[in-house]
Amino acid sequence: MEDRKWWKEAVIYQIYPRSFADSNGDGIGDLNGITARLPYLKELGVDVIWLSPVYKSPNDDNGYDISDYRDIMDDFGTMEDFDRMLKTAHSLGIKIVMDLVVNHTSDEHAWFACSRKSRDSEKRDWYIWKDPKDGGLPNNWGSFFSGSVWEFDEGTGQYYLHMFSKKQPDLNWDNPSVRDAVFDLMAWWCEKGIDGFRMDVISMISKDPSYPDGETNGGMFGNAMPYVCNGPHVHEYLQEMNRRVLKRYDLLTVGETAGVTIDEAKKYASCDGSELNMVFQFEHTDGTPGRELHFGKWTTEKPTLPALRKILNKWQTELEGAAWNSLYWDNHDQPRAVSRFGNESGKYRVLSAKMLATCLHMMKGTPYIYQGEELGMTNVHWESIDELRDIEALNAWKQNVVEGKWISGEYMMQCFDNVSRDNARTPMQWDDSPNAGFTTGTPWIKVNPNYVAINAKAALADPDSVFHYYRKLIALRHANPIIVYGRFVPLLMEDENIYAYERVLDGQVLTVACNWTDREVPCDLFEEPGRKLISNYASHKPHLLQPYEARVIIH
Ligand code: ISL
Ligand code: CA
Repeated sequence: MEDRKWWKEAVIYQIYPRSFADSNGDGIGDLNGITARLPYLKELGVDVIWLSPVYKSPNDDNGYDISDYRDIMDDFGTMEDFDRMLKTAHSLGIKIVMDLVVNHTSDEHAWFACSRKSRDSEKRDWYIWKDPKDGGLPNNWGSFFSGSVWEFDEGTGQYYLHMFSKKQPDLNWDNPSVRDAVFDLMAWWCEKGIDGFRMDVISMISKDPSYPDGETNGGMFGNAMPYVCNGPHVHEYLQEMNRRVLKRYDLLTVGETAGVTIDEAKKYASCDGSELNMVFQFEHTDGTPGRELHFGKWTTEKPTLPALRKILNKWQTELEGAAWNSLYWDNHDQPRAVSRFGNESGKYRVLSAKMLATCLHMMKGTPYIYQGEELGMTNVHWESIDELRDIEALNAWKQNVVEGKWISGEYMMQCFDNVSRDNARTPMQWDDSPNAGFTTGTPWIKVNPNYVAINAKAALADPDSVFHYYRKLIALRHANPIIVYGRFVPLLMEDENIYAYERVLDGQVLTVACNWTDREVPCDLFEEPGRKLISNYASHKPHLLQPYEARVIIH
């Protein structure tokens, strides 16, 4: 068997603090809210919490714009609240992984204030400043949040680079002082006792120094991805980070790596431990085929099983023995899994949520659960643009509907229903009291009206709930090394309806089959005798899988 590691055997639960639990009635989730709900996570059985950013922030992008890495966001509480949360989590055997957002800072960070002061400021070179080209933008790159990546600074007559909002200037990692400062703040958190880092867009910290124009494909702005992702020095900088900080502690590290390929992942997440433990790849979420025909990420289409399976099987088989996978359907940037890949309608919501969970948790890699996924929470139907909160959606609306007028407001709203990040950010549904028990005040973003039926209280009371199914999947992983370490072998690669595979370890075989449709479909994988590990159906029919049936046997 390969090297055993605790982070390979763990299940991670992502908390988006703003939307998890509000302890003081201001309508915003906070650290004390999380502390109060830790027993719920203990019951679920997760090993680790990944906390989306809780640092001081003006909240242009809900905490992904940090103005002080050593302080807590006012909305979320104080450093004392943080310390208490960490201590309580540790006393329950739950680890805490911090979100490390260091491709950029907030424009309100003291580093940027100093940098922008003058061309010869001591921190000028901490960010990426360029002279105007032919009196205009330095190049044609488009930002992830609409518009150009360049913002002109009147005071000093230069542009600074921001891959995301203009309040998120990109740091210049080529400057050794920047790396020193980042490694210092990481060590500061490690000394506090945190258990790891999820590294935001860490594949983007080394840019192509020639800053060439990107392909426009008929759009207004050029595609910067080839010039900012997996850049010339990214592995050098991560190896330096590893030597100087990571390897001094026992951490879980996961890189969010936009634009990552298999070959790049083998470097970022190499089994030799020289960089990170694992990466998040995006092909099955942001890159599902069909998308490029649409407008950026905005689409009303759903991914198909064959396309999705091809991508995930590739990651499963090609990283074998070389690097470690992370497994996810959902996070705070994605629509809800059951709405996107399953069936959110009444009859099949629970069955399909369990099927998706089985399909993912039996794969090889470390699984991530996003808050509410364990309840089968669904997307929201947005009634009007005023209900949306995410800067990505609001900027896209402004650029495409209000100013550009090339997309109708009606179509854009359908896209928001389908893929907007706010679908993941509606409040956690705790019970059927007003505002789903999330807050006694006015929530910062609308609560999904289906909370009356879909909530944690109801799920805990129902032994057949999605929650208890996740609890069982987590417990199975902890008890069966084959689920963690078994080799992945794809099955039925041409089947239109079924996602099936085996896991193989020391003469044992685990067979997994999931019906992704609402019909009975033929399946002969279970005719050999075996012991049932888990299924979302109590009884089975020969030679077929029932609608959204998932079955796992070991033999
Ligand atoms: O969300 C996306 C598409 O809908 C991605 O392009 C996303 O912006 C990208 O994966 C980077 O995400 C991370 O960095 C952003 C932040 O807004 C996201 O929430 C974070 O996960 C900037 O810090
Ligand atoms: Ca609060």
